[in-house]
Amino acid sequence: MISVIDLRGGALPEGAALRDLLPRAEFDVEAALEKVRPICEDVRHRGTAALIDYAEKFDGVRIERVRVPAEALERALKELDPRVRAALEESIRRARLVHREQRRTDHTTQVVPGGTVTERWVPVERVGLYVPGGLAVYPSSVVMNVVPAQEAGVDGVAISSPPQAGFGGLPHPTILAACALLGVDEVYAAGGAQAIAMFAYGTDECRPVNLVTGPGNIYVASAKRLLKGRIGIDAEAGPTEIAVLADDTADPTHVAADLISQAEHDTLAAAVLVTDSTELAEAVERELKTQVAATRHRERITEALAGRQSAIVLVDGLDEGLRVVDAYAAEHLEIQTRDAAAVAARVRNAGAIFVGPYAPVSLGDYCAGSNHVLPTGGCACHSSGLSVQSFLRGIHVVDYTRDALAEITDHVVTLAEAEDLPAHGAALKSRFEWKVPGA
Ligand code: HSO
Ligand code: ZN
Repeated sequence: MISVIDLRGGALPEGAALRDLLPRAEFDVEAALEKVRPICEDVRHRGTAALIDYAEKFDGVRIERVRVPAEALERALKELDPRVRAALEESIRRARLVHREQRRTDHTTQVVPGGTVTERWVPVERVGLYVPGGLAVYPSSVVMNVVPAQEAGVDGVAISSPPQAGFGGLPHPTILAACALLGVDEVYAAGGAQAIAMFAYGTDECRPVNLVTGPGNIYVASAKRLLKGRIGIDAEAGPTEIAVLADDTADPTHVAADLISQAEHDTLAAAVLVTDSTELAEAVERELKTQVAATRHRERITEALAGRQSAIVLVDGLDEGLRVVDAYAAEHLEIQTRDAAAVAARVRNAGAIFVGPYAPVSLGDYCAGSNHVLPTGGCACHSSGLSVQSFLRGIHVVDYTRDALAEITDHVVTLAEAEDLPAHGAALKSRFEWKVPGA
């Protein structure tokens, strides 16, 4: 069912050519723009009325208002299964431990006596966090979005998640309970592109936000692309991916289980095994067959594993394996080799790295303390996952005394002249009784 790509016996190509040999799903955000543009325009002009219409059209439920009432949040928390509550609380506690330490402190550099530049880290004022609610509902994604925003010091945190027909047009109760647990009381029942437009343009119920984060389907990604600039975005998240770099010491049962775990998300989810061991590859294939048959969501898992985005990639050795995983730049990368920590240290491109047999991706999805909103589609070669940093801006604060400015004026005037922008130089000269230097 899973295809095999044999890259053994010859030099691997470089860069993009190597990437082209590796599997990846088609995720054409551009193509969805045509559908998304009129939806966003409609929300811009008709606000809540448009959101209510789209809830009926796309989510199959007539709602009266988009803002979730406070009582619904309280009720969801009261009715939450105590075991789920305890697990969410532990997930939140661990995520806070990690994210709290990401907070950068302001730093002042003394450039010259009397001249300083301070980098001041300031939280974004208001953010909109999107939590999907399609094939699966992800209260864990509420945690992964809200915790870094709160630890960054963001004041205004709003959450949107699709209205569910089975729950009276409210977002899923576990999502509402997770919001309540985290102390977020501004929650909206809106999904897809229309939710992103609500955040960007605002409505009578929802003030516009400065930044939108969180994963979603192709329409969410497309709306983020369309509205980027008006709002900041974290990433255009695509289907989830797991790559496993394994040698003959890896346990095929674990490798197969981990590949299946991410294939469970979506028929477009990607599961990629990179190995120099044919024995392991064959054993994993056998394991996949037996394990998939026993899973609840075997249909979509089978489709995800059989899709062109998933494969077992055979390589000559560990060095080649590392080149392949770097070219692939997986959202999640597991290292199941000898000296896994040393191998992990050599990886350059991955959203998150999971080291050795006891750090499966599912741990990171829920309770490692790390964030699970990570760059997909190869974006891990230039971007990071969600963190406190995603919700901060570094502002340079420039403070020079008269003497410090006088001392550098000559250079500034020269550079301004070189760019044919003499008024730039004049702005400095006007502060002094300027003499042509050396005259
Ligand atoms: N693996 C997903 C996150 C998730 N898994 C949520 C389970 N629930 C993307 O990192
Ligand atoms: Zn997952």
